[in-house]
Amino acid sequence: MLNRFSAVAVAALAWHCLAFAQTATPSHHQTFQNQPLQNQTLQNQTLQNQTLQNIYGRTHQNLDGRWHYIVDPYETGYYDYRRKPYDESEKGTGGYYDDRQPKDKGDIVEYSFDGSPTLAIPGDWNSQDAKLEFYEGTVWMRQKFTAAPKEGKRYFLYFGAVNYEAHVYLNGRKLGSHKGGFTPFQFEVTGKLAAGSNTVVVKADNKRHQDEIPTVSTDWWNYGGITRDVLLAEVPDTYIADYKVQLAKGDARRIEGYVQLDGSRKEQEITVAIPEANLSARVRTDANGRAALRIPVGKLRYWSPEDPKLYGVTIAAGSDRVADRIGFRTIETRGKDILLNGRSTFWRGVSIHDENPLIPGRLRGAGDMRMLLQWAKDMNCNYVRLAHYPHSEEMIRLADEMGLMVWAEVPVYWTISWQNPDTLRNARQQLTELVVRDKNRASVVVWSIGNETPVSEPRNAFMFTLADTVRALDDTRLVGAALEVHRNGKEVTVEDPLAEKLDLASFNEYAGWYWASNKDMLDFHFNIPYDKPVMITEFGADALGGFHGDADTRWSEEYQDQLYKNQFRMLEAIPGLRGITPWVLVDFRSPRRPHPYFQDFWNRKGLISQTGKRKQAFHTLKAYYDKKQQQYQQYQ
Ligand code: GCB
Repeated sequence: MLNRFSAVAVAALAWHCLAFAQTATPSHHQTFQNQPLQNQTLQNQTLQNQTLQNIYGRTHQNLDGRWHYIVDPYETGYYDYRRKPYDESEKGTGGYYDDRQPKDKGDIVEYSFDGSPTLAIPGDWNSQDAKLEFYEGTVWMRQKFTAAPKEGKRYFLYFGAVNYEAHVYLNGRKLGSHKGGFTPFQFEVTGKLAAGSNTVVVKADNKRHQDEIPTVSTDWWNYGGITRDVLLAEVPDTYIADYKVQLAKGDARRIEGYVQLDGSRKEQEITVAIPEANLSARVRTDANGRAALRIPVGKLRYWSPEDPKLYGVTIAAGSDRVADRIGFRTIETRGKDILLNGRSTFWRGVSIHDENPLIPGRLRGAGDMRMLLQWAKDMNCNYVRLAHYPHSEEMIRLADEMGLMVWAEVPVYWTISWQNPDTLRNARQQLTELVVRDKNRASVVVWSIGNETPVSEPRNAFMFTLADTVRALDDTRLVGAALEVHRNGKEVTVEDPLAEKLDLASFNEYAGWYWASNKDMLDFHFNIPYDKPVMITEFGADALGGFHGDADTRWSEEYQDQLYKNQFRMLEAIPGLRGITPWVLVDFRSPRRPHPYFQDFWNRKGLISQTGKRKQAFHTLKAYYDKKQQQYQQYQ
């Protein structure tokens, strides 16, 4: 697989040159000894940023809409001319976050939010301003809003996602910063909100760096900006900060979880109720505001793709009350089987990026998301791989509702700086933020800790730590990663110590595309040396929608279609095959894909084209899934 992308190296270079402020930055790169990170380092890492559980279920004000923006390739609004951040100076002022107006006609102010154009938020900037299509750097965004803070209430400013590094200011004061483009974060603003007009300014910077997560090299568009909702949440003085209400690991008869309060009255009687299941439990939180839940359950309708039943769950603590809709199901492996609610399943999946081909840029709302998930359902999927980073909370909630199991992933992709403890901390932090947010969603059945990471001692140590981290956070889901294959002659195998730490033998393989072709791929066979369910996390072929040729003509729909047929023959011979997520539901934009005719900066491995048309292989995959569904119904 090593030379897969060499043909596009030139384009990658062009991409660097087009980007404004990218290449010369020394970055935070340091040299580390050629050794895996030690356990000692890991134990001392503190992770932060607990966001409110179920933000959409809380009283909130939405701050989306049109935000004024200033493009700042040299970060003039952040650093003074000696390259010191204004927000670290004694006065803390001087940056664009001051949102200054000239005091009089003699005053100089070299920026103006009021005079600047606006972006629709949530929304990336690359798709909203032609000048910014390839931009990687800093953009400042400002929104004004009116607040009426009440005595005895607490307020949180919540961001669904900002790519990549965000610095946030409220009324000219810094609230803090966050790294990671796909997970939520919040700042408490109690006592900082003005009664009346308020100004929030966000500096977002999407420059890529070797030591970040993801690193410099990916195969997706690096959309910058505030790509998900911005909300101002209001809660009582003592409030339900977090909770987990899920079936215990492998036990369909018991709900296990916790409720976590924050505030001045941490010790309280709380109630957890699921009226439709006749369940109600009263527990007392301890001095830390925590109560463990262990609630025996009687008859329940278990969540499954065939019956995505969600129950109304309410949690009440003093004056706070939060309502959620939660599904209950178990997920386990036994030998090569995956058991959903105790029954063997086959995962009829497809991989999906967080991008709408019909509207440029990232997905913006429930309409976009429902469209993509419905396309997967039209193909008779019961499962989706939400690659290669956390998708939005709304997407996961829709999957809950529509009956699609989810593989959820963090952007630990390709050539991460395995020996840098800060990079590891960052990866663990993003993984934690994902699990914190989505742990109550029945649809999520796999936490994936990465994609195609090349085996080495330092990488193994890093990935083992992520596997341990995620299991410590949540033991009720399977842990996966998209591994790579190796070829010995005509045998295709997986030789990766990380496989031992995972619940699935899950891997990407590009038989027929990056190695072998339709003509000779059937000469190969798989030998997967693990007694675990085999999950093919990717295979695929590029086809330009509407381009036709024979099954040996690259880029044609016929080539892609034949490759899918050949894949099914190869894969069916693997004992323990329990699911596939071909790459990918729909064509998506990527700077790595410059061929002027066939690609035009799109990855064409979609089963659906850039214009929303189904390619031939869509129907072939659907036919395969119809067959698989029948086969597995026999077990039920
Ligand atoms: C892969 C990557 C995916 C790429 C895909 C491709 O192995 O995991 O992100 O987009 O191959 O099209 O090459």
